[in-house]
Amino acid sequence: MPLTVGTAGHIDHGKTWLVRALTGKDTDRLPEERDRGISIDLGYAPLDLADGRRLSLIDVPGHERFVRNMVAGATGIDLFLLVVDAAEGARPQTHEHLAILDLLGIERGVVAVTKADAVDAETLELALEEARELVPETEVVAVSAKTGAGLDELRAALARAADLVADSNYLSGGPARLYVDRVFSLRGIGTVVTGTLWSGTVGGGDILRVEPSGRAVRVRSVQVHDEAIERAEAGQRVALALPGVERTELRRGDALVAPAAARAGYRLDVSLQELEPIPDGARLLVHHGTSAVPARVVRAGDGHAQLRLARPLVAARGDRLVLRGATTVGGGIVLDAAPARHADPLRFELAERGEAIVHAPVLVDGEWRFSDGWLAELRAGLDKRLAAADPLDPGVTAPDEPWARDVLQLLPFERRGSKLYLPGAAASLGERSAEGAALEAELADASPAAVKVDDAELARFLEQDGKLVRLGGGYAISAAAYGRARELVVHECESAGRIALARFRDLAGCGRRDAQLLLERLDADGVTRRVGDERLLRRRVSAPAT
Ligand SMILES: Nc1nc2c(ncn2[C@@H]2O[C@H](COP(=O)(O)OP(=O)(O)OP(=O)(O)O)[C@@H](O)[C@H]2O)c(=O)[nH]1
Ligand SMILES: [Mg+2]
Repeated sequence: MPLTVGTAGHIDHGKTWLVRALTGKDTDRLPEERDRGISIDLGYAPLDLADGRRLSLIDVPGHERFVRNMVAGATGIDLFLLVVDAAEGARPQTHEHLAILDLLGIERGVVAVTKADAVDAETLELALEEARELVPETEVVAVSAKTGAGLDELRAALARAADLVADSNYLSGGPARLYVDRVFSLRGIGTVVTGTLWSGTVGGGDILRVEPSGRAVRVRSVQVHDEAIERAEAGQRVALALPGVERTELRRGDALVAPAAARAGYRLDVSLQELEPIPDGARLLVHHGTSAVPARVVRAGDGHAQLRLARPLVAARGDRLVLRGATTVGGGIVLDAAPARHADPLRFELAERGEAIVHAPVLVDGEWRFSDGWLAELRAGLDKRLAAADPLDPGVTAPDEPWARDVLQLLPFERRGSKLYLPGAAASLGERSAEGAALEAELADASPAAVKVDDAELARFLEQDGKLVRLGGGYAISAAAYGRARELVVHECESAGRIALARFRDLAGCGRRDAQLLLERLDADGVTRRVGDERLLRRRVSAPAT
């Protein structure tokens, strides 16, 4: 599971220098950032850990005017790196960033008390102590970007924090959903967007829809950490090449979603987390994904609200968001991303308990609605059955519920007729082809005698493959020997009218048991029928056998 670390901390406290010391990359690349010596926009760098793991690092600005960019960066991270200046200690944006991380549910991380080179031992100890109190249950490391002191300890602490992150933050099963954080053009490639994939997977050739504009785009290629990959998975930071799209047609805050995903909506029902009281009718900025949208808060009973958005957003139940006025005043967890306009408190209570929430598909305005969890369950169930499917025909019957057509195209299975297969799956003996070849050789050797086959599944496969014919009692005979036996029987019956067991045994040159089993199989195949001790041809095959 690839993890993303986001910095946090007050302006000038040393985030960007620390990122540069850790990764070798200066993320302050805008001319204005260089001139003013502050970060304005998000910066990105890969961070290699001692154990070979690679984390994605996002550097955020500390200036209070750019908290909006900080939140856009922080919505896609798994771990925080809170940076505190050893001389200054915690300052306003140290606290605000911490509150934002908390509202976004980002619990794990490391605190770096930096610029340790610039203070005496006693000041450093006080700063470390303050940091431990500020962020309990989190490792605090003293570092200096200037001298490099403490950097190895910091990397080790980040590795330990990464170990603690549950990898269930993102849902691989849902429809693809990515929030754009950068758009740029590369010569020879065209427009490229980057962002964190919140759910689903994305691969070259996929068609996605830009929300809220509704424009369809085709993904030419996918990169993770500057390396081309076939499919990116939920939780990864990805770069998508989008040929034929103008740079200006996309911007930070846009969402790229699977074609069948719900459209962006103007309302969100949320469960509120208030840092300070949020009155009914309050006008705030809703930070969700990489966008910030003005909204009016319509309170609906205790702890709930409907957010009426000035611009539509793509969201899903369970998403976290941050509410800001002049500063961060609270946040919310999405209960319903496509609610009715009526903010009925009872509906919120039901939604909170999950009762009124759509789980299995329901048709709303011509579109199937269902929960990500439901889709994940469906996929897991099909995956499990496919894993157990007969290698001879490694498919499973596709669900044929009314939603099947729309829903199944969200899943990476191949449909052939009424069945689903893993892409490219073909009937095979797989690792057992050597066993199959050995059995065929054994049957050819034994011909015209039958052979007892212990592996019924192998026998069934080879029979369907036309290599052998199964007889009773676990015996099998080569397909060629069965064909000859059949010809003998048909020929004899046509000339003599009937055939007895002893006569057949003599003609076929096999033992009595095999002769008996062969005749029974011919009966079962409708070639002959038994009358007393003899066989007669069934009328419908009395014409020359084919
Ligand atoms: N002595 C010393 N100075 C440092 C160290 N790290 C950063 N500084 C100083 O602090 C200034 C600000 O550092 P940055 O890394 O740009 O701070 P920032 O947290 O990224 O600032 P914003 O992104 O604007 O919030 C630098 O220009 C350096 O002068 C350090 O380890 N030791
Ligand atoms: Mg900076």
